[in-house]
Amino acid sequence: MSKIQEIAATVESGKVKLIEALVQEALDAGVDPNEILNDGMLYAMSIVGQKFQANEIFVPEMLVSAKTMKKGVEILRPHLSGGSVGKHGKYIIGTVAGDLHDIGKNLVALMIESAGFEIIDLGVDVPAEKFVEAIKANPDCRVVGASALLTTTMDSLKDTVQLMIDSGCKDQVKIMVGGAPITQEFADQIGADGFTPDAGSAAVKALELVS
Ligand code: B12
Repeated sequence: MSKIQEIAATVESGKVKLIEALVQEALDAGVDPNEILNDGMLYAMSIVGQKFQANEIFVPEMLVSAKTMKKGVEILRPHLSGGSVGKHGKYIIGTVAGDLHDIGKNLVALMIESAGFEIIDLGVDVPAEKFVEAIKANPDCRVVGASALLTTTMDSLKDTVQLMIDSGCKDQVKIMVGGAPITQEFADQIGADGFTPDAGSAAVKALELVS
C-alpha cells in the first residue's frame, strides 16, 4: 500500500491517533502536499460520503473521519500556505445558519490565506446578520465567502446573500458562495459574485474579484 493509500484508509476508517504521524512521514518522504490532500484525504471523504448515503456507515463514523481529516490538514497547513498574509485585505468566511460542516470552508480559508488575504473566520451555523455585522465592522474586508453543504441550507445561503445585498454590503465586498450542492446557476440566481467548486479555484476567484 502506498503512503497516499495508507492516508486515505486512515481517514476513511477514522483512526485519529495515526494520521499526524502518517502525514508527516509522507511529507518527509517527499510526497507532494497537494497529492496528500487531494488523493489521500479528500478522496477518503468522498468515499465516506458515498458509504453514508448507502447506509453503510452513520453519523458517528462520518464524524471520526472528519476529525481525522482535520488533524491531518493541521500537519499539512504550513506546507500548503505560503503567500504574504493580508496584502489583498480581509476575507470573511463562514458556514451558513443551520449548517455545521466546516472542512470545506476551512480548506477554502487556508487557500485564500495563501493567496494573500487575512482571514476572519466566523465559524459554522452563522446567522446572516452576523455576516453583515462582520462586514460593517471590517471596512478593509473586500470579499466574503459563505459555505453551505446541505440542500436544506441552500435557502439559508440565499437569505444570507439577500441580507448582504439589502444591507448595502455589495458596495464594499464581493460575495462568493460554495459547498457541494451549490452550482454556478444557483450562485447567479441568488446574486452572488463568484462561485467555485473547490478550494484551489476559490483562491484564484478571490484574486480575480479584487483585481
Ligand atoms: C464530514 C461530514 C459530516 C460531518 C461534518 C464535520 C465537519 N466538522 O465538517 C458531520 C458528521 C457533523 C455531518 C453531519 C451531517 N451531515 Co454531513 N457529510 C459529511 C461528508 C462525509 C463530508 C463533507 C466534507 O467535509 N467534504 C470534504 C470537503 C473538502 O468538501 P466540501 O465541503 O464540499 O468543500 C469543498 C467545496 O464544496 C468548496 N467549498 C466549500 N465551501 C465553500 C465556500 C466557498 C465560498 C467556496 C468558493 C467554495 C467552497 O471547496 C471545498 C474544498 O475543496 C459529506 C459527504 C460529501 N462527500 O460531501 C456529508 C454530507 C454533506 N452530510 C450530509 C448529511 C445528510 C448530514 C446530516 C444531516 C446527517 C444527520 N442525519 O444528522 C448532518 C447535518 C448536520 C448539520 N446541521 O450541518 C449529506 C447531505 C445531503 C444533502 N444533499 O443535503 C452528505 C452529502 C452525505 C450524503 N452523501 O448523504 N456531516
